[in-house]
Amino acid sequence: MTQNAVEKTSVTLLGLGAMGHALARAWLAAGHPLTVWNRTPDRAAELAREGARVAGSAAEAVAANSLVVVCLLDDASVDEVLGGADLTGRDLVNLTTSTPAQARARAEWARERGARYLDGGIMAVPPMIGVPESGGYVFYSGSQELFEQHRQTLDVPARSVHVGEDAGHAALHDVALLSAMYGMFAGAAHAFALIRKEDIDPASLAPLLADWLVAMASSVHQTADQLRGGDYTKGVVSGLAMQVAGTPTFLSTAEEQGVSPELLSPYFELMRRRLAEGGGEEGLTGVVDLLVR
Ligand code: FVH
Repeated sequence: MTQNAVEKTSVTLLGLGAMGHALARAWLAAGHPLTVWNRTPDRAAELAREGARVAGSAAEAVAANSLVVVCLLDDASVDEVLGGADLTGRDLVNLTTSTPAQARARAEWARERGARYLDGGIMAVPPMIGVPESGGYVFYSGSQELFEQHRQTLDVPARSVHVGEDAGHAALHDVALLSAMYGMFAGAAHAFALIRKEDIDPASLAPLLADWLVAMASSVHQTADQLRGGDYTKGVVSGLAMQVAGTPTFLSTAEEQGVSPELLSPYFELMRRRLAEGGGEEGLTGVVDLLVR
């Protein structure tokens, strides 16, 4: 080691699915000593050739290093894998997709077993891991101090973003963003369905659609501003009354094109309800309040 070289933190990683493999490769490439374990041992073979140490059991892997990262299918598999391991003195980082309640319960579960805990939500697909220019990142929540202590190591697979001390907040941010993504996918599916039977190349619609979605995406800043300030008419350009008046055109077009309106109709129904409550001068922010039970 040169005089200025910094020793890289040793990492234990449990779970070598598509995401686990990508994480493992990123840490190995950055020179972090890595111990891995997977339920199906064969999946560790390639990583062993690339320099990972393969533990014989999850408990052995946990015993190997104080920083233990899990990236498993779901919360139930975390129970199964860590059930027999001694977590005393470990720093457990859970990158398994969970609900906020599962993440909070897991934090308490780890505390009872003598471990410190960070929960993570990965905003990337495996090919984006270890590729900073891909824009992928990981939400973390839990102790800020613990996060700062491991930040350098956690930044290796993808940029890390701490979103609060509440262990459930990484999962909540993760699910919030992915929910918005599914809404966008739903809209895009309807758009492609509208042209499906026409002599229009989907590949010619795609760039127009992508540009339009990007242009409209910035409206979330106005939504946030209105939610914070409580004035849902602030800065509104396209009022709800006008937008609701336009909905029959969308439904009739779907009908003409032989397309089911099932993805659009629930949203239009919420718009109509807000209008009936007197929200005609607002934009679409009132829909948020109708959703909150
Ligand atoms: N892949 C993706 O695009 C997304 C991106 C965003 C984040 N997700 C979440 O990451 C977690 C892991 O996802 P993954 O892609 O690695 O998933 P799989 O390739 O299906 O691997 C699953 C691993 O979990 C192991 N496993 C499953 N059940 C059990 C169990 N009962 N006991 C022990 N291990 C279990 C599985 O082991 P094996 O099948 O190879 O034996 C894999 O290691 C996930 O939360 C995503 O939501 C990924």
